Amino acid sequence: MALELISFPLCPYVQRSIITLLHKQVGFTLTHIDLAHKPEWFLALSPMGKVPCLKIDEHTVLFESQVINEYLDETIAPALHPADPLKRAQHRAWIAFGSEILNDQFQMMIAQGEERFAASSRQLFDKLERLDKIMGDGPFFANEYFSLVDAALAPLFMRMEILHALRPLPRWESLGKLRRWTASLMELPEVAGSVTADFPDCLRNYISEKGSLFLRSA
Ligand SMILES: N[C@@H](CCC(=O)N[C@@H](CS)C(=O)NCC(=O)O)C(=O)O
Repeated sequence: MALELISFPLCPYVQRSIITLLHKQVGFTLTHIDLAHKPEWFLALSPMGKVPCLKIDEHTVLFESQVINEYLDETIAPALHPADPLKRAQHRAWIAFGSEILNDQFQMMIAQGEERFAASSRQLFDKLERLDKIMGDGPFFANEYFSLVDAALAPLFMRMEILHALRPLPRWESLGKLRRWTASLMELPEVAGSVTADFPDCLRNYISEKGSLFLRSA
């Protein structure tokens, strides 16, 4: 049975696994569900009711994007985690940090009031600045090679560029190393091909439907 990834088209965590699957050139099917109306079969499969879920066979399912990516990495070449245990642990730590940043980004996108918007933007950019400081010469996180950190953070950076186009974000503009890293990632076919061509419009519509301050005060 081919691998099946259960998805919601706008989910950055699903996108992490799509990028990894595309990078490793593994055949898989993508099944989209509506998170507002989760199907019964999905609720039976997914212990936390969240995407991504990777169906390995009729009876076996993995959940949690990082766990899915590590499983793919351990079973399908090329390895995208460093061989050295300490370096691997550091990569895992920055991926966890990336998940925190994704949460801040989401909170900023959907914030309805000034206070929530200001707080989530501050948290988002404080963390991005921290990441910018530790970033090396690139083009990728581990410099010359593409790693699971890149797969985990590319969805965040893709959204930053879309958000910046919708509403100028001066603090993003100032993060030179992250923006160069972003440009390197966006050129990769596995990153560009991890979303549909209308993804920027879909994201904009999603934010607009939420009635969030991000677009109202742009
Ligand atoms: N920690 C999870 C986060 C996954 C997650 O939050 N997915 C969201 C969509 S982006 C979801 O399925 N939400 C459904 C819900 O909360 O009801 C991972 O890395 O896979």
